Amino acid sequence: MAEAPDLGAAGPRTGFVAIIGRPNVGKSTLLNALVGEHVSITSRKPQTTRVRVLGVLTRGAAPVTTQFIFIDTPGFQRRHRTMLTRRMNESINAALRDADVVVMVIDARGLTAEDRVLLDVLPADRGNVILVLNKTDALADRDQLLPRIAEAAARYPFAAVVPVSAEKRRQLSDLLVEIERRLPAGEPLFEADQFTDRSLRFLAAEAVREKAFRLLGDELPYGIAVTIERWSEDEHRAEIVATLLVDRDAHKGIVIGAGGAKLREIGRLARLDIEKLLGKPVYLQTHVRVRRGWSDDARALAGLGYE
Ligand SMILES: Nc1nc2c(ncn2[C@@H]2O[C@H](COP(=O)(O)OP(=O)(O)OP(=O)(O)O)[C@@H](O)[C@H]2O)c(=O)[nH]1
Ligand SMILES: [Mg+2]
Repeated sequence: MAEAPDLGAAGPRTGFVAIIGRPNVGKSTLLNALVGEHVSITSRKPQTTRVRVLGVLTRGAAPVTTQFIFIDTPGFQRRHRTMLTRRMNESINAALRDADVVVMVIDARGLTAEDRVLLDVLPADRGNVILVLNKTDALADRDQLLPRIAEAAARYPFAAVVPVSAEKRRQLSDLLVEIERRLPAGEPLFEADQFTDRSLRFLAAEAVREKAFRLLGDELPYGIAVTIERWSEDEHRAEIVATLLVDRDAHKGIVIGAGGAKLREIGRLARLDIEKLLGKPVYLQTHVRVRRGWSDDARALAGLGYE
């Protein structure tokens, strides 16, 4: 394993930390746990994250602060091939280019073929790649970790290996220590209280998409995108109109549900999250509209922020 650089004298450190891995290993859950805010949406279905999202954690008091700028990426995958999934894989490459440290996440219960492909395409001279074995809470026996670490380490020269549970927030401080010692010296790029680069509008649209992902059946969510049509707010309340775009006529009714029940529940849960985000009551209206083929349409993708 490579030695961590000794950065010596105390001073501010700031760096980009890319979180990569196959779909569903818990990258977004890990980012949210590290930052302490619900920055990136999560679900038990693969391919939840579509664009890179920054989550910022600033620790220490000025002038000796450390700013971790985490880049959550879509899960690297080769199965579904649309323009959207190509853009998703491209955004992983961009994150790798920008990152000072890379956190590669696998499931502690074992490596899959997709993990192995990703390990094989990661440049071996990349340096500063930390292996995280997530979901240790789901392991029957911690001894199972050792053969998995051995297999991954035989495939890639990791700088460090840290088993964690993002969900139960276990061993996250060990991970932060390993990351921090590899961050370059530098002044913070974000204000200490800023936790993402994304707008409130984007976070609100994602809150709606998260609930749709969680409440709808297995195939449906991949054809769904969310746009914010209207946003008005004063100091006491906000009024937001969100539209769920589906790519097939048949899906519209499923999203709405019997008597509108499904859409109402998506809206109710999303509203609770958005109220937390804005710190005031929110009146959220939701609509469903059919837009065929949006996931293969460059203009539609750009308009939805998937660039
Ligand atoms: N048991 C357990 N489950 C976890 C843990 N971390 C994440 N999960 C679950 O794993 C599922 C996927 O989590 P996400 O954070 O959405 O995974 P992701 O890697 O961001 O997935 P994509 O965005 O689709 O690539 C969710 O159901 C999480 O609740 C963990 O530490 N333990
Ligand atoms: Mg994700």
